[in-house]
Amino acid sequence: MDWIVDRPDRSVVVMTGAGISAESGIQTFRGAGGLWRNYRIEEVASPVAFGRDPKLVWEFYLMRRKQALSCEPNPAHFAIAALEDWLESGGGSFFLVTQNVDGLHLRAGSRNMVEMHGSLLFSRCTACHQVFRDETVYEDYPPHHDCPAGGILRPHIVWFGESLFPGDLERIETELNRCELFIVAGTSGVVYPAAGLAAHARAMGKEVVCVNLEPPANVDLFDRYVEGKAGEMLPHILFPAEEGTHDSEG
Ligand code: BV8
Repeated sequence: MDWIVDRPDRSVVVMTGAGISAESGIQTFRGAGGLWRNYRIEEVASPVAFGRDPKLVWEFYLMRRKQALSCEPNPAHFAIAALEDWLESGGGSFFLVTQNVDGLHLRAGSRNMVEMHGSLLFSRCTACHQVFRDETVYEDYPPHHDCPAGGILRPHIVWFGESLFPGDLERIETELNRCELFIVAGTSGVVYPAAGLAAHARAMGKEVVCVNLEPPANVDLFDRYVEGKAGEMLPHILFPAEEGTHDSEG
């Protein structure tokens, strides 16, 4: 078997996109039936959109918060969490960067990771800037924060035109600089700075592998491209642990 990760002492960074959560029932963005088919990005995922129509933006994100809370991690999430355990116990290292905001990697047990575009399960006050876990599917929105300034809440999400959260890009680049192997799974490779990481890794001489349902925009960048559904493939090709140890919960 031509495993993606062949030894437990390797240093690996994995980056995921919406394709990893597709088999959990969470819509992707750009594929058939994707989210952006129903909403134009500019209308719901930018600070300008939020300033112009916070109610519409909250409607979009509350629908997704509700969807994320009702879905379960799939075998792809569990395989990635099991890879982390295998490497950590085998003398290797692991770091996960996800573009996803659904929280499923954390629920599957991933630990050393960053949600680079934020999380549907957190809100932020636009006045006092407090960030807190928030799983409320508000009936009345935009919701207000009970702080002295009484600011309205916003989703703790990185919108288009917004920079990543302070320190996140540096942390990602540090982990990428020190790894040997960079695996990119379930992303169309069109959103920056995430989409630029594969080129960055390649320029540093890292081995770069892509796992996707179809060739992403930047497929030529990769040393190896594995085509198929992540939830069906990753439990069997990611690393040589005994069958079944990483395609179910726990
Ligand atoms: C920024 C909000 C600095 C959360 C999102 C160059 C450099 C820097 C910036 C830019 C640049 N060029 C352009 C920009 C601006 C912009 C950008 O990249 N625009 C794109 C559209 C060209 N980037 C930014 O604004 C970023 N900010 O760089 O700050 C700055 C500041 C000011 C001005 C300029 C720069 C912020 C980017 C974050 C934006 N927020 N969403 C939310 O609502 O979710 S991005 C959005 O797209 C999602 O977060 C998502 O994660 C992300 C990427 O999408 P994918 O995950 O790849 O999903 P997609 O549906 O596209 O693809 C799924 C793939 O899975 C498909 O290939 C499919 O085939 C595959 N698949 C499906 N099923 C399966 C599967 N694979 C395996 N198994 C399956 N079962």
